[in-house]
Amino acid sequence: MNIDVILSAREIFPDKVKDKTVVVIDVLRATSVMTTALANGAKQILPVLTPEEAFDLQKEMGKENVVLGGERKAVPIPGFDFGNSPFSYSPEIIKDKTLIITTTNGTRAILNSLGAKKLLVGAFLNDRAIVEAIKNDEDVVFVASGSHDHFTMEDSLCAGKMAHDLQVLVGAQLSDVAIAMAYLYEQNKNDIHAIGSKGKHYKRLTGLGEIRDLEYCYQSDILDIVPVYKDGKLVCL
Ligand code: 3SL
Repeated sequence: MNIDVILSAREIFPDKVKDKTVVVIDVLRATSVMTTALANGAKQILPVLTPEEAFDLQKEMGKENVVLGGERKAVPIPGFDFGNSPFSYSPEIIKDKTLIITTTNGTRAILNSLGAKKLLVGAFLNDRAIVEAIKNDEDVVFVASGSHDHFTMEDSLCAGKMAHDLQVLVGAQLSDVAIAMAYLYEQNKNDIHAIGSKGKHYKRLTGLGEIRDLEYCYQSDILDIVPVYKDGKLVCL
């Protein structure tokens, strides 16, 4: 297995993902939300680029059994049902429903990766399930979505953790950037939340009072769910 890491949504060039297994990571908070929604029984998730696309799709599908979620500038979008907190997608709200979601970075990173052979969504919450699901694949790329086209601590730490775990598990060969991210993780593995909390996006969410989301999203391996993108939808593998 060969592993590479892409460090922001802007750096997802078609040749970097073509015919590879791609895992898109946006720990804070898009891919944590998606993984949670599927774990809580969502039927499917439709990631879209803009709020307008989300409203159009909702019109097409009808309002019944459809939930609109997402954020801009980390706050809920006017007219949407929910924002981008994983706690909004409890079983009572999301079971058997379709979630249409648009976020600033995470949904863009997914839609920029459509040339992948296999496209998965990961976070700390399901890191072990992802590693198990891809351990026999040949070429793996972790997309650390970042924030506003910049590197973020949380996504890079999560990519580094999975790269590290695959190196230990199956002797994966890491690219230079994957070695750097695995090293970042390894040096901080006893308290990844502490190093992650120095990040800009973490501080922004702290300023907005989203402490419960931050605590939740930094938990490793609590959901045995592998979201896979197929025919425009994320479903459980
Ligand atoms: O950018 C994104 O995709 C979001 O996850 C950002 S936020 O954490 O909801 O602000």
